Amino acid sequence: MSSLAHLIDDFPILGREINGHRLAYLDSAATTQKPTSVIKAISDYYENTNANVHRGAHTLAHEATVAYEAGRAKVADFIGAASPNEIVFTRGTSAAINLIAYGWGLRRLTPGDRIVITLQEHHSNIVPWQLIADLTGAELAYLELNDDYTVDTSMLEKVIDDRTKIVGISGMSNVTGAIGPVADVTAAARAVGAIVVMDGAQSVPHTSTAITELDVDFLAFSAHKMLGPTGIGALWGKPELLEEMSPVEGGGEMITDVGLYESRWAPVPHKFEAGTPAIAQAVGWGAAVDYLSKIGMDEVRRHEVEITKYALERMAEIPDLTVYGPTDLDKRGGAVSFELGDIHAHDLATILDEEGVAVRAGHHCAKPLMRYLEVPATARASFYIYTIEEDIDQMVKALWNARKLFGLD
Ligand code: 7TS
Repeated sequence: MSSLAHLIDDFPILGREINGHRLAYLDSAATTQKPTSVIKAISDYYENTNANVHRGAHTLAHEATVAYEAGRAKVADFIGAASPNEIVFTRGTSAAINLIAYGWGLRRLTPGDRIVITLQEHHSNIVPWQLIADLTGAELAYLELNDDYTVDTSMLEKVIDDRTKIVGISGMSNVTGAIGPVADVTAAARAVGAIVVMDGAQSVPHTSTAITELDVDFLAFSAHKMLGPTGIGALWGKPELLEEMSPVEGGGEMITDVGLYESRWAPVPHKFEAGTPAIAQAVGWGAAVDYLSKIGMDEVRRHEVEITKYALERMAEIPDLTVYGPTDLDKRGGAVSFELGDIHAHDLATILDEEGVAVRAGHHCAKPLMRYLEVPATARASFYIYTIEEDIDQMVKALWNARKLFGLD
């Protein structure tokens, strides 16, 4: 039994029954469950502090502003940022990458420039670049994958050529679990003066992030994949890049002055946060960061390796089951995509749900990767700190039952 098993009691939803079975929640790559401390921080905020931020001189407005900015400081600390001002709150990873695309890319790319991304990217790190390529005349190029599903770095210098202005790479794939070669890609981007945009949606929640060591230019991540609420995420950026970047949304809160025909922007990060922000969510995210920091991200990673090892071993016992992802635990996190014979992934997920097992089925917002793998869809089990061997056992038992049901025996 894992040393983190005691945490389960902190997650009220894990006490639920689904279709008469204990819930085995194996969909944490989509969103994680929330501990009581996060739920309570949000309800405490609404019960005691709620007001709008950065305006009004009354006590609640002041307290709400302090609480919101404390959330920002905790998130900054969590990734080792030098200052809370390097954290722009967004709706999530997707919004953060769109902000870079439109705030930085749109103004700097010209016809013939290149944007390089990898075949393991989530649509969030593909589609914004397609939109910007279309608007600017830049072209999109891809780094492909090795046989073990990791990103192939042998072609780095060829693909990241001197026309390249932006390189996008995910820290961890939400489909294969493969850890992205961020250091190698960053070195190649540096050599041609390109900026590096890291999609940390899966890596920040699962591994320790030291932003100064990574040396990327931008990092995007979401609260809801690391025990926090939905509706908030962050864009971390190098201060000089955030400074030169244009706001994409105009409105309240993001200006110092508004004239009839032009305006002056508030300092970073506020110039990117038009309108009333997600205040309770920032408070909840701060509580999530506190919770994870207490465990320690090295321990979070250690647990993930252990539970993934167990899952891969147990799944290997099942005939006709194919896993799409690295077998080397050093090269992967806890998202395990698989197929069972010719059972459609959606049918498989439905059968597992009947036994209380929550897995995701589909293309996982990574269609280019699916085409590369030559599968229309996969089922995916994904883990977090509260995942225990019993969850895996329950899934494995349900998979054997699915084999019987579909006549695979
Ligand atoms: N990048 C990666 C690698 C992701 O896994 C996700 C979400 C995103 C970006 C987008 O994050 P968002 O918070 O803006 O939605 N991944 C998934 C998933 O695997 N299943 O549901 C959402």
